[in-house]
Amino acid sequence: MQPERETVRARLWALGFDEVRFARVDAGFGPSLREWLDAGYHADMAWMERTVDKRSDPTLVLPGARSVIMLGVNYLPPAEVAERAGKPVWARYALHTDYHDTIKDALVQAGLVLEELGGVTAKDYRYYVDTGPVIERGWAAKSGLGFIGKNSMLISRKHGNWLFLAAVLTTLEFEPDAPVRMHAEGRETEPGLLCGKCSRCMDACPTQALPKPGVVDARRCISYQTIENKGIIPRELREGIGNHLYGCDVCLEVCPWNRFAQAGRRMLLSARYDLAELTLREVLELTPERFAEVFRKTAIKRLKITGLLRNACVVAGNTGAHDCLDVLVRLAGHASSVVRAHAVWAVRRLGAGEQLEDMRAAETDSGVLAEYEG
Ligand code: B12
Ligand code: SF4
Ligand code: SF4
Repeated sequence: MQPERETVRARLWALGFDEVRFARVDAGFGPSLREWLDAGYHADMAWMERTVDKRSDPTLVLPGARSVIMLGVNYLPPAEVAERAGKPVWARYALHTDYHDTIKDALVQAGLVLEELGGVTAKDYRYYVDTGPVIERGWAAKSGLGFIGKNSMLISRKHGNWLFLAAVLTTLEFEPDAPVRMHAEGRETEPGLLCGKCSRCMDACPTQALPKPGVVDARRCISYQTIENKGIIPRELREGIGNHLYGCDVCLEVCPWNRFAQAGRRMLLSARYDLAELTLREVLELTPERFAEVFRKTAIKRLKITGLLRNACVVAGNTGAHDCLDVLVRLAGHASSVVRAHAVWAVRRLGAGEQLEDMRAAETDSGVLAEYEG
């Protein structure tokens, strides 16, 4: 049985999603994804390369897929949470319990709605939030949830840049929603068409990670370097990272399309705004036990303590955190070579390299001394 589109929309909205839009599964985004991969812009995210066929064609993910239901969740925290002078900066999305889990719980319910109203079974739909082989922004643009900006974000006229996306592929056929009206028909996934002459995001990116409108070079992107990269952060990018401890929102926050956005009000996400209160010293002093306790159920726990300490060392070096010098010197002897390398960099950047002299002999054999030099 074919459920009525507006009934499904209302039922999914009632689960807590801020946006519920429908698109027909047709041509994918193969060529632009291929171009991106061929340019090496995916850095070491080899899983992007491995899943290119599925990402380009949703019927390889769900045989017989006819429609995709695109869901949006507004995660914008209240303004005072973003304005935290003197504290390290977290990407806004991270200031919640892990959205993969909270949104997934709602997606399970969404599947049950399709079963109830559409008479289908679990083999007739698949849902994903972030981690599935689906080009979520492309389908969101097709569904009219928003348009793609020069920063490559899916931008909603109502929520600006601040939406998580989730996708439900289904064999059910729904009448598609209209895409946002563009200057020309059929160009709804082309980046930057509604940006006009604006290029604020490209100009503001601290590490010049936007080489062309709508294209991110992950190798240069702070979000990639502080979240996905688990090893050494290239030295030439560290200064540009500034005080970004985890992720980066710069190309989102400068966008004028945020002017109508309001803090998320629905209850799908649980706020962890307390994280924004942590001082740099508190982060640098984290023990494995304290890390597990503070970041329980957040997306940050996947970075592990070594990744967070590494980032904190970079922030300390960039922000002249002389009051943290004693902790940095201690971290220069940390068990992880990644933490050691960035701690030494930070100590040197603070002009206190002589405090490391005692450690040099011990480090000679570690294989990371080369990283310290220069
Ligand atoms: C890999 C990845 C990253 C990588 C690469 C980012 C990128 N721009 O590709 C890194 C780690 C850098 C990253 C960073 C961030 N990410 Co991310 N990421 C993803 C992931 C898993 C895949 C994206 C992907 O396929 N990239 C490859 C490029 C080619 O695809 P794309 O930009 O999405 O797709 C476009 C092109 O194909 C383009 N296109 C179509 N036709 C044409 C034609 C031409 C000529 C060109 C040039 C392009 C083009 O349109 C497609 C749709 O946008 C998605 C989840 C998912 N499954 O989709 C989340 C996702 C895109 N990320 C998300 C978020 C929130 C972020 C961050 C804001 C996190 C942060 N604060 O630190 C930053 C933002 C950086 C940025 N400006 O994009 C959200 C975005 C939500 C939204 N409203 O857009 C997503 C959708 C996750 C989610 N479920 O909510 N991310
Ligand atoms: S997330 Fe930050 S580093 Fe990445 S493209 Fe946007 S502004 Fe540049
Ligand atoms: S900042 Fe300007 S160019 Fe960038 S996405 Fe927003 S409107 Fe487009």
